[in-house]
Amino acid sequence: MSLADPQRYKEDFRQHGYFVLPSAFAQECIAELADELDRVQQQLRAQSAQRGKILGGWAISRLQQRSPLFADFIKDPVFAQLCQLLIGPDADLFWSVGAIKAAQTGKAFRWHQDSGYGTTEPLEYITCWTALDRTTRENGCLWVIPGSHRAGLIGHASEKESERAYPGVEADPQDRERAVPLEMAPGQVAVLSSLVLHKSEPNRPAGVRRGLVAAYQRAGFVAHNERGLPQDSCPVLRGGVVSGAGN
Ligand SMILES: O=C(O)CCC(=O)C(=O)O
Repeated sequence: MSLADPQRYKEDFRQHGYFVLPSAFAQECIAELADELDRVQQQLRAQSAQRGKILGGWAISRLQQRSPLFADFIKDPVFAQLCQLLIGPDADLFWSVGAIKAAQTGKAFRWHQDSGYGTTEPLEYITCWTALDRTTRENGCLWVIPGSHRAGLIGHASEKESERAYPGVEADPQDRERAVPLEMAPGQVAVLSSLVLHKSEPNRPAGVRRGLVAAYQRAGFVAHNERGLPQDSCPVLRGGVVSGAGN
């Protein structure tokens, strides 16, 4: 797929700090990715049960190291085009996560900026959230505060897991009444600035809500963060050309 109107997306990103692509992946491709995420989750659950722990499994990190399918996914032409448009001809994967919200869990993902997990140089990067299931207000779709990226980095408190929310960081937006839900069909991709405030609510209905999240940064970036570690990163674009498979 090629981006229909790249300059409009670039302008939306600049103004609002996010945009949503209409449909970036074919349904067969999404079904294959969803099956693969389930397989990896089951594998991790089994390993974790052997060690006497039960894995919640809501965030499976380093996707590209867990399966050749995910290694290809994070370098898909859609992401290469988004990197070229919003970062430039030299870009790296910063971190990736399979975001699984199990059915009928009461947990939310608090308001945060992805840069709130730790700063980078350059500060702003992009996070691409690909829907594997239809996302709705009921099952915990993303919510964003348009334009909130323009305030720059705001303070975050470190939060432990609670009855209400997953562990992580929390910001306190002044303008939360402006928040909009990003309800998406499987295959749609939300592209977020690492500075735009976003959250997700609990998944109430009887069906899992899965997404694949891949964050990209300018090649040679420096990270001071708890989220992406150096080993999570890999080259994606060099001189506008996709880096070889397995890099
Ligand atoms: O998948 C979700 O519900 C939230 C994910 C998110 O906000 C993130 O990865 O930064």
